[in-house]
Amino acid sequence: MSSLVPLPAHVRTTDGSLPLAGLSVVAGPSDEEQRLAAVGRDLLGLAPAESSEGATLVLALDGAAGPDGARSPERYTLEVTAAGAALTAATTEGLFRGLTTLAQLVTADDEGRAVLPAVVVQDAPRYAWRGLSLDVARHFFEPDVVERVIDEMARYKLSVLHLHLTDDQGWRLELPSRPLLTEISGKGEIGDGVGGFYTLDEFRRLQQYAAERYVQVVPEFDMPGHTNAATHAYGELVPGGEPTARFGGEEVGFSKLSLDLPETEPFLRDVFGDIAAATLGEYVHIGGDEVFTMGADEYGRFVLLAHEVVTAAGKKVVGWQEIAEAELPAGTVVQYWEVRKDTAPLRRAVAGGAKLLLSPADRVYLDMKYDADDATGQDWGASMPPVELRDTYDWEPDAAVEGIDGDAVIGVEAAIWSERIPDEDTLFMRLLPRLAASAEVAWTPASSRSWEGFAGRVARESARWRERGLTFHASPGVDWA
Ligand code: TNX
Repeated sequence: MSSLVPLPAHVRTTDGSLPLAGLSVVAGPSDEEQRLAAVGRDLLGLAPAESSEGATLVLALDGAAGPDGARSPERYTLEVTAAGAALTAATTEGLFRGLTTLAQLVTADDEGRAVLPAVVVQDAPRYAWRGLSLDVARHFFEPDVVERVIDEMARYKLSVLHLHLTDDQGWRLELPSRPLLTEISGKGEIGDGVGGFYTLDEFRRLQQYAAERYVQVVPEFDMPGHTNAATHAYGELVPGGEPTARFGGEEVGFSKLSLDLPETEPFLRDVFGDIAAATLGEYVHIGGDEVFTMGADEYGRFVLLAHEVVTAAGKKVVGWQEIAEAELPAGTVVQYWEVRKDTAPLRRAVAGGAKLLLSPADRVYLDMKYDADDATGQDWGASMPPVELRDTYDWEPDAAVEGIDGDAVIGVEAAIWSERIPDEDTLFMRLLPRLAASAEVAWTPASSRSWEGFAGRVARESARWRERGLTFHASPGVDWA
C-alpha cells in the first residue's frame, strides 16, 4: 500500500490498480481547471498531450461530500479503480490537494510498471492554516531556494508561507516608499555572507509561484523590536537621529522603534502601506516579539498603532504571542511560540475574540537541535530540550495552551529561524523530515494519527528527497533504508 503524508481523513484500498501508461487527464473548461489538468499530468509523469483512447483521470468541481460532513473548501474525494480515476472537489483548491495525494499514490506493480493502486480517499484538513515561517533576514535565501521550499510545502499540503522579512541583521524586501531599507540594510547578514533582498517584482513572482500551489504568503515586518536594519537605514527612527551600526550577531531584544518620535508613525504607514499593496493574501504579520527594552505601556500602544495601520491598508493582522499583552481587537491572530512563558495573556486575548496560531517552540521550531550532539542546531540552553522528529509529531494542538478552547485555534505553523542556517543544504537538513510531521499534525484528524504509522509512511519520502537532491536528517525511529 502506498504511503501518504499527511494521512488523509479516510483511505480505503480496494483490489487492482490503474496503469499510468496511456492515462489521460480531463477537466472542466475554466483556465484554472485546465491548468490543474496540466499540473496533474506533470505530477504523475504523464505525456503532456491527451490521448483519447485508454483510461482517464477526471477532475470535477461538484461539491464533493467531505469526510464526516466536513465543509472545508479544501475537501476532495478521490476514487481510483482499474478502469479509471475520478477526483472531485468543491473548489480548485480541493482539486489541487487531491492531485498531491495522487502524486504520492504512484507506485510500481509486480512487473515494474507505474500504477495507481485502487483506492477511495475522502479527505479534508483539520486546520485551514497549515504554515511554515521562514526567516530570510538572519540569512537571506534567493527566490529559487524559497521556491524549492514551497514545492515541499505543497507536497505536504501546507497552505501558508510566512516570510520573516526583516530583523536586526537585514531588511529583505524592496519598498518604493523607503528605498534605503534595502539599499543600505539589504546587504549583509549573520557572519560574512553578502545578504540580499527581494525586489517587489521577485516578491510578486514568489507569491504567484506559491499561489499556483495553493500556498498563501504572509509577509512579516517585525516591530517594534528586531528593528536594527530599519534604524541602520533611517537614523530619524532613533532618538538623536544617528543611524545605528550594522548588526551581524545573534543577540535579540536590544533594538526598538520609539512610538513617540515624529518619524515613527509615518514610517509605519509607509512600510505597511507598501506591503499591503504588494501582498496577494489577506494577512500581514506585524511581529511584536522579544522587545526587551520598551515599557509595557509604549509596547501596547505600538501594537495597537501597527494593528490600525495594517487594518486601514486592508489586511488582517497576525503577530507573535507577545501582542496578547495589548488590548487586541477581535479577530487578531496571535501566534503562540514561547512555551516557557505564562499563557494567561493568551487566554485573555482569546476570551476577547483573538484567534490562536500554534507554533510551540518545543514542537515545531525546526531550527532547534535534533539531539544533544547536534552541533549546529539552535540551542536555547537548559530551558529547551532538543526537538527530534517524534517531538514535532507527538502533540495535540487542542491541549497546547492550557485553558483554551480548541475552537480558537486556527492552525499550526512550523518556524525556522536562520541564525545558524547559512545555506540551502542546512536549511533542508533542518526542515526534513520535521516539516512533514508538522504538516500531518495540521492536516490529519487526531484520531487517525499515530507515531508508528507516521514513522512507517515518512520513511518512503526520503527516496524522493534524495532524487530531488534535498538533504534531510535521518531521525531515529524511522527505517530510512
Ligand atoms: C526567538 S521565536 C525569536 C527569534 C529567534 C529564535 C531563535 C521568536 C518569535 N523570536 O528572533 O530567531 O528565538 O530560535
